[in-house]
Amino acid sequence: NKTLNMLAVDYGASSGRAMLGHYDGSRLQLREIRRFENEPVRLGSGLHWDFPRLYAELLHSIRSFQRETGGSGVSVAVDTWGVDFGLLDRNGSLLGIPYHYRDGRTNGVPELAAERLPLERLYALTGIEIMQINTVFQLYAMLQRNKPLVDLADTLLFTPDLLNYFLTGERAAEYSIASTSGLLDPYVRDWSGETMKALGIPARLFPDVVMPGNVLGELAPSVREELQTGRLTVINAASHDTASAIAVAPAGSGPFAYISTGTWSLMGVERESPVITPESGRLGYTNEGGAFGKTVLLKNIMGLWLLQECKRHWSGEGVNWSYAQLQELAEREPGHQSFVDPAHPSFLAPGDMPRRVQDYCRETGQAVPQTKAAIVRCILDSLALKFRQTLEELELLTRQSFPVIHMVGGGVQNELLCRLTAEATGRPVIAGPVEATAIGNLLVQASAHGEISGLNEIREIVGRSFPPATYEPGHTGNQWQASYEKYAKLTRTIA
Ligand code: ADP
Ligand code: LRH
Repeated sequence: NKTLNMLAVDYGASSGRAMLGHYDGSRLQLREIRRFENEPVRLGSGLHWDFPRLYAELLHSIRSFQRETGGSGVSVAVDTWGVDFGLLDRNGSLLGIPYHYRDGRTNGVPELAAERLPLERLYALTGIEIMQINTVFQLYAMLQRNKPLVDLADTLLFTPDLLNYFLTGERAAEYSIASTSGLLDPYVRDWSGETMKALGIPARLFPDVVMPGNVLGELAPSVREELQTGRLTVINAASHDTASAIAVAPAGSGPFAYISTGTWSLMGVERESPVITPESGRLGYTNEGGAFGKTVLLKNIMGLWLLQECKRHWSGEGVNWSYAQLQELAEREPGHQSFVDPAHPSFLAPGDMPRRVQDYCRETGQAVPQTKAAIVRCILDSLALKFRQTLEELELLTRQSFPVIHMVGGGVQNELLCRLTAEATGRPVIAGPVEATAIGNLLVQASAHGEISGLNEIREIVGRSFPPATYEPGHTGNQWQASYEKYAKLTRTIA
């Protein structure tokens, strides 16, 4: 076995990090060499990502990586959140500043698109939950309001593919990120011509689909010159952060459900093939591309975003509490008081989240949480209940039982959430690693180098390198059952 030094640059919706991974043939060691905030910017045109800054962070990360490894690094791969993209013109210039999926220009757009392609048909073609943030609806909104820009465009590249393009000059659509678009046929794993035709989305925009583990190319000479560095191979990992994270849930041999929890909580199960039925569509289940040919069946849950936005709002008022402090305060609250449906559309856009939580409780006739601690507890209890509901739906859809839940991602640091999840679902929660996404990114790179045989070996390596914590469900079942009945009535998606 060769030893490998690799770089993962993982862009989450709230922060990004560059991780140096050292694989010695048995274990992976991880070292954070850079971390940066990812703050959207509101311009006259709407809510955008600060794309040039995000690209600059990638260059800084590569420079640090080369320095730290004395030039012995073998490859870099990027992963990001889903659905967003940039458009390039014929000369490869970026047309406009990429939008943030929380921008309001897609409000009401699914209903508008349905006039040309019924949403049930769109779901049957792509297997992707109908959410207004999906690329397909962002593009449809652009065609209504800003068609000249689309007319000028030669190529659409999703965020990780766009970053890779500026590194290498190569244009490709990596499968896992492309699958979040709502424009991919999940059976043939290629673009859905029927979807594009029905919605008037030009097929010429879409580059060839490549699979996770593809060797995309080398740093372009101009980039090497700018960085004053030698060669470095650029690999397409599973470049959707969720797909990378799920690949490393350090599962044992039996069936399991996963929750990848950062800004969003993605809860689902791994499968060989999609589940696309009227029922899965009605319940809002998505089938995305995973690493090593897997399909990940999941629900996009507007998870810790609610807490993130509360924290941001309170810090705007001068109260700068850390996540650890917020968790401690919520821990001392009684719990089971009032609940929100995290999927409610009023929680999607940035804004005064504490007030929105209170409004939701008031409008649904529940006790209104009055303190910051009570608001945080309400959010965490609600998330745990949402996880229970999702687990029941997954078991219904797949006719399988999932006796354990693997939880990975930044949210695992919220021990209260892990514990509440175990209690609410009645299943043990196996928690960790926190940096699952970067680890998945690195181990897909190692497999591209021929050093790892597949998912089973990845999971063995993760189990050895990053031992998880276990949360047992305990004996609070009756109280959770009562809360669940209340919650299920509020959300009305399951009988
Ligand atoms: P993303 O990749 O979407 O940007 P992360 O995986 O970095 O998200 O996870 C961010 C989330 O992790 C935050 O919303 C927060 O709730 C949680 N978190 C981060 N640090 C801590 C901490 N020290 N204690 C508890 N929760 C934390
Ligand atoms: C999580 C995530 C999720 C969705 C959302 C837009 O970071 O990638 O899977 O695609 O962002």
